Amino acid sequence: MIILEGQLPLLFRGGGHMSLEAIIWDVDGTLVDSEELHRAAFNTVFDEYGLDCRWSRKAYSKLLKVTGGKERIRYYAKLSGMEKSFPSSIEDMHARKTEIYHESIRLGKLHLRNGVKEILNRALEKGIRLAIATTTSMSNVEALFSSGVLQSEHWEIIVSGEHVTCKKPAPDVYLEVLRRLELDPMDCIAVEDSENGMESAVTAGVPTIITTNGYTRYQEFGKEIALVHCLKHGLTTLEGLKTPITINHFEAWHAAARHLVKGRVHPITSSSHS
Ligand code: XBP
Ligand code: MG
Repeated sequence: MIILEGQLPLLFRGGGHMSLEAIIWDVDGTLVDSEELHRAAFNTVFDEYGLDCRWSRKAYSKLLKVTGGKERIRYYAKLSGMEKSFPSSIEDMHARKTEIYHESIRLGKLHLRNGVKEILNRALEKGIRLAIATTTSMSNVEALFSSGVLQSEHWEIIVSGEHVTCKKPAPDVYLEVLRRLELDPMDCIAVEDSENGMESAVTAGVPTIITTNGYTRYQEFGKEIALVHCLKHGLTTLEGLKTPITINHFEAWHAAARHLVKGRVHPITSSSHS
């Protein structure tokens, strides 16, 4: 769980429920390790448009700082000085990228990240509500439903990039999820994989768990953070935790987040993970 010091006044609202009412999940990089598929789809569309550019893993990890596919393409076109070679309608190009991405999901190339399925199922059994706050488009979330990666009936609220004015790191998606859930941010926990996602959730006042992946492993996440390295069974956290992450951890971290003392967060240690 992470809570940035600068955001604590926002977080410490009091009120609401004592128990964990909802978990708000990011999609790309969190529920599914999808960025390699996004990258491949961008590269395929560049080929189709006859553009002499290819995003390497290294380049893409930097480009991920720009959230949203259209925004990322525009940023790159400008940065590379290739603006004139790119089509006038980045929207059309991005729509084609989305089709390519859907096709790879249909081919079964995406799966839930390890540990996620168990947490989702246990949360539902306990009556904890599930929501999605994502930068990507609704159609990409729907592609995960139709391919069976996610089950649509599990998700009460879904807010995606096109539903809000400002994408992550702005708090808009989270604020919209909270509005629709009719919950206080402190009743929820967010799960994110990136600095941008974390900033979005924390600015909305939601205590946030970070689960990194190959692209976000080296991001900073701030100093005051207890970083959960990965939901994957048996992987360690920064505190050396070697147990699988379960819904019990989520509930314990949520309880700890409600007990902020003197503007600081209780450090998350192995003992809080029981
Ligand atoms: C994920 C993204 C997305 C995908 C591409 O951000 O930035 O833009 O990389 O998706 P987050 P689209 O996980 O923080 O929501 O091409 O559909 O925009
Ligand atoms: Mg993400």
